[in-house]
Amino acid sequence: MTFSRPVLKALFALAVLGHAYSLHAAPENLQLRYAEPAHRWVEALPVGNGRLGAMVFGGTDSEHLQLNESTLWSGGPRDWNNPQAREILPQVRAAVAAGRYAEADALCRKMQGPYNESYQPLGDLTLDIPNAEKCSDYERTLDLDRGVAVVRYRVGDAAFTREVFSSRPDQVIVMRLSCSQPGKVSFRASLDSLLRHEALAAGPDTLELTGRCPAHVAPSYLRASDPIRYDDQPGGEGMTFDLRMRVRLKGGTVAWDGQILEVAGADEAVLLISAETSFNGFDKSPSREGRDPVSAAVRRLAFAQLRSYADLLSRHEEDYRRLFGRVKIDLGHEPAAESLPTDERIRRFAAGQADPGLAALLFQYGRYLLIASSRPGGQPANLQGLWNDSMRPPWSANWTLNINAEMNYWPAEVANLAECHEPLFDFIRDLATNGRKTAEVNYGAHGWVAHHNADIWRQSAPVGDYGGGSPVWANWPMGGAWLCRDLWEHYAFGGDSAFLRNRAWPLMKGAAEFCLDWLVDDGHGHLVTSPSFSPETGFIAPDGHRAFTSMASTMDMEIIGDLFGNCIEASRILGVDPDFAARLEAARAKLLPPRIGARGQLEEWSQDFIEEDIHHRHTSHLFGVYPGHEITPGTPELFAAARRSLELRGDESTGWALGWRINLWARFRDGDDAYRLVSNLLHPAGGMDVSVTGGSGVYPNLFDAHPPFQIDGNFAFTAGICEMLVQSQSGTIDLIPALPKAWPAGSVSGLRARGGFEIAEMDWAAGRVTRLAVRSTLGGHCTLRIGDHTVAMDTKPGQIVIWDDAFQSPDRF
Ligand code: FUC
Repeated sequence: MTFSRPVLKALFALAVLGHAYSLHAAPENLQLRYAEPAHRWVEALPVGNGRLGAMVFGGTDSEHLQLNESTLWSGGPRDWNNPQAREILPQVRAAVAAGRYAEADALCRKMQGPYNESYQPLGDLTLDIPNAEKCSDYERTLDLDRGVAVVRYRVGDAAFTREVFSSRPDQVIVMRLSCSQPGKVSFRASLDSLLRHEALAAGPDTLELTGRCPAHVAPSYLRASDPIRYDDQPGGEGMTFDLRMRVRLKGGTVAWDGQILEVAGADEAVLLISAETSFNGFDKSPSREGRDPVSAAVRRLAFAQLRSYADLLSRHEEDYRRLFGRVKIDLGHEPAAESLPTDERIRRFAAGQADPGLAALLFQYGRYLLIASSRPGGQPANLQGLWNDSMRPPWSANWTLNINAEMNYWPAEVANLAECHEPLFDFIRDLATNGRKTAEVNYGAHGWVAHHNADIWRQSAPVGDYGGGSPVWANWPMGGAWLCRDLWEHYAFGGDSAFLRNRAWPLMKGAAEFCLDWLVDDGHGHLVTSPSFSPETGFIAPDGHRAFTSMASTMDMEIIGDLFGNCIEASRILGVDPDFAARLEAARAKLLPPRIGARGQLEEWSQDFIEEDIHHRHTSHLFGVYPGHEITPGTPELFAAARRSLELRGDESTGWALGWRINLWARFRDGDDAYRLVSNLLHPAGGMDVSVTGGSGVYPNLFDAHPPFQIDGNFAFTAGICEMLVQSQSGTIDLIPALPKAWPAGSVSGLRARGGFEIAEMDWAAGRVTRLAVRSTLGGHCTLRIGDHTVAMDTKPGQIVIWDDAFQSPDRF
């Protein structure tokens, strides 16, 4: 129903400008907590400042910090474009048009370029701690409220405490070791690295490790005879880096012994860790045109050294809390569970015991991880965010664009971390620079293109080493078009028209230009893509053989329709390029529309092919439901067909795929289905072996398992919870659209909605909203919807509109 005028008046009576509102929610339990040190990497706790990361193991006889720096990659810029692709393209199109799909697959391989490079692990700090006696009262925590990892234990009467954080303002990792009794802090510290390096004590209180990356590291999935290659020629390729640690003591002594610093009898020790690389931009050789990492690392350390520990900590906490503190959530509490260690909570929840606080913790953990791995001016969160201990990490820990990199940023706007979205925008800008050349050289097309795999050098061409990659992922050319949706969403949520004009529009327009050139007429009046893929799954061709390459996959059409729609809107808002917008309008009207197949499902390809794997992890054809919004309750037949497709895909999959399914079920407005997927995701993960069929879940440290660890599942989970509580894709702010029975009462504050709105406060009980405050940052028209009720109003910038618990009782009015 729509509220009548008097009702609206009553609502406005409660509207207060700048009203001070309060939260009723119980305090959040924001700690990951463990009763034992980490034995495995996925038990260690991550800290990060967007650039410098550490996995903290928290041992009592030894401490281990596995360290990362986000720009440390193998290789350097090179030419990956393939002029032959331009000649092959018409042949592929002819094969597809004639239904010779296997031949089209084979031809696509000839359009490929070299494989990507790999994200490299920086090094390890080890402290050997003399500990003759037995420890007791051990506990380690990751405090999401402060962004600090803490280890505590007792040895006899002495209480030891260790705190670790990665400071963005001071660009160092800081660790303090202290004790309740004087003179008890002693350890031997050393640095090491898997990369070629030299380690030395660079003074009485400093360790230094300098090293170099390989010129090439082959992706983990390749069985190569020589997968890690260093270039020892003078001026050869390979990024250099400098890692250094300085120790500062209260009391006690420090001495050096070769590559080891020995601290004895201190009251307290503060360790400052600084690291820099020679990375100097995506288009510069890190060896021949690199920055000097040594002077940069020395400088950072010297500045940090001037500050007291208390100062470093408070500057870190202030910076971190400014972002993290924006969103609070309460999905209900189970006190018996919340006092348990996190790994036990995961097992208990998987065994069917209620623990709504665990889902809330995982939600906030996703926000924590984005803050820790993606900050303005830096690299976007890669497949593992920032944390990696291997020279050949799974899938190179790169940016894969047919779902994973975009998924990393699903929570950025709605979960109120728009600043953390920034690195992705810079990534898109650089990728577009390279992608313009690829579009021209490989396809003779205007605009810019990106394919499935990208690395720090912003590789824009298909990978596969000239034939080795399956086209179903290597040749997929929609990376640029999909990424542009992030630019648009940033505008849609925040309304920054300077951003839209200066940064987003040129990139969106370039991606659309490529798509215009890429589309071909199918001979029946429709525009289609060819070659085309539904990532990363095949179909059974009419000849009975499995194939991948065809025309106009549903996802292609949805991505292009979404991009064109956003461009048309942007052109209208900015008052620019009306002729171009008209071309897009005309083309959009001719895009092959989505179709319903014989099983009532949304077809995944332009024909009703049988899927090679109906349960495949990718739900690409449902892009139009989420993250897009072409298919909504306003298109009821397609909406029902898309739902059917999701049912057919089933509930078992990789971590990120379960995360996507949560978001999809939320868009289908089905809270209990979404919750079933929440539960599927939140169970103990199996091992660390790569699998695309089983073993997903979460590790003890709540990292999501593909398996192995892949961070996109964490981010999709956070986005999914948002989607269950607030949606705004259709111009209306839809409140608790997909609330499950498991969370009958709760509250949330700080989630954002498109149009510049923020849910300043929302409480619900018995599945109904009982209290609501919406802040309008931009002013403008606001339509709210709860269940069948809608209410519309005009707002002023800065206005907070509040409703009390009568919102849902028409009786009252
Ligand atoms: C895509 C997915 C895989 C994995 C990889 C990093 O290729 O299909 O499942 O997530 O990216």
